[in-house]
Amino acid sequence: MNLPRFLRRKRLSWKILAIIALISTAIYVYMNYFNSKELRNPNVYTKERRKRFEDYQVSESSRKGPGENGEPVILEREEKALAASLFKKEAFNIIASDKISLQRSVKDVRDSKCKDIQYPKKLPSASVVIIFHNEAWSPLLRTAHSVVNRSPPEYLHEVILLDDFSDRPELGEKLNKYVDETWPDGVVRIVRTMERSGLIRARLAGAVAAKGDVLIFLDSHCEASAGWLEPLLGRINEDPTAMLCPEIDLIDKDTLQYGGTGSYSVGGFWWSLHFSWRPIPKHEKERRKSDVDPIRSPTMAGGLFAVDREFFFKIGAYDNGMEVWGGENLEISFRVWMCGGKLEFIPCSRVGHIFRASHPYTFPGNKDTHGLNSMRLAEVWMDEYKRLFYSHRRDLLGQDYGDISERKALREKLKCKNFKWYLDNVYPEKFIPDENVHAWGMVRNPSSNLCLDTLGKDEKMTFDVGLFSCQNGASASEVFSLSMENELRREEGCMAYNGKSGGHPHLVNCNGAANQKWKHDKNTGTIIHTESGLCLDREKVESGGYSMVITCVANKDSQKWAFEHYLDV
Ligand code: UD2
Ligand code: MN
Repeated sequence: MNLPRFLRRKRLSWKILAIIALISTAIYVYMNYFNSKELRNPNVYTKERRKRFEDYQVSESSRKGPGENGEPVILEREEKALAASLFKKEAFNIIASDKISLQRSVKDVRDSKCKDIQYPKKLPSASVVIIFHNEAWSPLLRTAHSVVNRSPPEYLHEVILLDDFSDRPELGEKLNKYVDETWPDGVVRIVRTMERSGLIRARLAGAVAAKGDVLIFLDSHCEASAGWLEPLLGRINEDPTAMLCPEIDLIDKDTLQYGGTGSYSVGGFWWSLHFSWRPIPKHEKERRKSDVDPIRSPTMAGGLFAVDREFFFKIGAYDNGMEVWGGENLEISFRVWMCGGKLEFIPCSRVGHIFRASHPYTFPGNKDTHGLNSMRLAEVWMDEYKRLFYSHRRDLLGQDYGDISERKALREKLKCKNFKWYLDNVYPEKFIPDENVHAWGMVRNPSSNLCLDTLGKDEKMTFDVGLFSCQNGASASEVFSLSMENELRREEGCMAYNGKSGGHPHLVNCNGAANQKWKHDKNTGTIIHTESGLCLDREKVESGGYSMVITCVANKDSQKWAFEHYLDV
């Protein structure tokens, strides 16, 4: 073609420009669509959803009505009486809950530093699974609304309301209709089990139905608060083997007040395999650089957590032989640590939960599901340490906990570490009553055959330490240890003494204080309270009474004690 020179050059530069544009588009597409894991599962959402989300954020601070901003609802007269009469059925104040908007605002209780954290724009998408069996209408839907209202649509793949075979009439057709009308784009959907599955199999059904990259499980009486989602997704994006719990805020069962937890805690357990909250241990405080860094935790409470969906299934999801309620939280906690993952609490993600007074649902067959589920987990995961569980639950010995061969095979296949590794590395502060102590077991006064005994009191309370006829190992309430720190202790409670001769020693939380130290002489049998120099005595006490601390008298029978087992001489 015979074009003037300047035009020909322009053509060329267009071509170059077009080629550059093409190459950069290809690189962009490659980086974003093929090379980044979040687009394993691109999230689709409508413009309407984005607008609704933005509108809610704008309107949240000006909402008016009962319970808004997470304020308490105080009932009067008839309503108060009605709430009290329904408390037995619901185990929380349903009348107060019904008065509060399903979309109420809650205050932002996060540490102010949380707002400065930048998360990548592209994050994996979440499926939020809310399991329920006969949950009351208002807490259930408030949970769903709080999730949709406070989760940026680009990260929220779906909310699954997983109905575990409820039979409350309003949870049938009426719920279908409400969900269809409220979320016409289908972001919230209902999945129903065909029989009562219990919360463990219900969560499994939810996990199977979910399509998002990350599974987030919630109980059906929660409220997700501002910015709850991004910190969870951000951390899983960094490390898909991290299983994460939001900080659980308390929603008061009587007033529905949304309260901050104040100080952060981590999860522990009792050897009876009940869950406990504990302060963050010193080694973990030292490891973390900031107050808003993830907090490693030995265990989780169970109900609220986020996990990469693939990782969840890879490490064995849940034990589907567990029934109704209990035990699965410790099982998944031990397993995630022992099989190559980690468990963390995320301070910047805050979700409220109504801690109810009891279970507002039946336990089919009246089974002790916590006990049986715990047996399964002890048998599969705890190796020789299961002895400490059974010492609290002798009643379970010989009971049928079903087939655990698949779970044992899983542990083999994943080449998980053993329970001793878990105790040493994940929970080094856990007290083991019969290891690394001077002595343990019954603390017996031979002349009376009376033993130190909690008399069935709960170690979480402070109480005077009693004496009871020795049960020869049949009762966990007679197990005491003489620790390397010279405490006379149980799992968390230490025997302390204040005051003059003649009072009762009491059990309080161990804190290393001087009034919690005792010295035992195996030869003379004395147990001397070091701070006061007084002796432990059973003088004139009958079985069922309280032990005494009085002036020491040499060779006095009522001041002689023998531990059941001595580990060092
Ligand atoms: C805690 C956990 C809970 C669970 C349990 C141990 C928190 C805040 N909660 O007890 O999630 O891990 O410890 O097992 O950590 N449900 C069913 N089917 C049933 C029974 C219950 O779907 O057969 C639902 C129920 O409606 C609720 C959830 O499971 O949404 C948990 O039950 P819960 O609230 O009674 O348990 P909670 O909070 O006392
Ligand atoms: Mn709950």
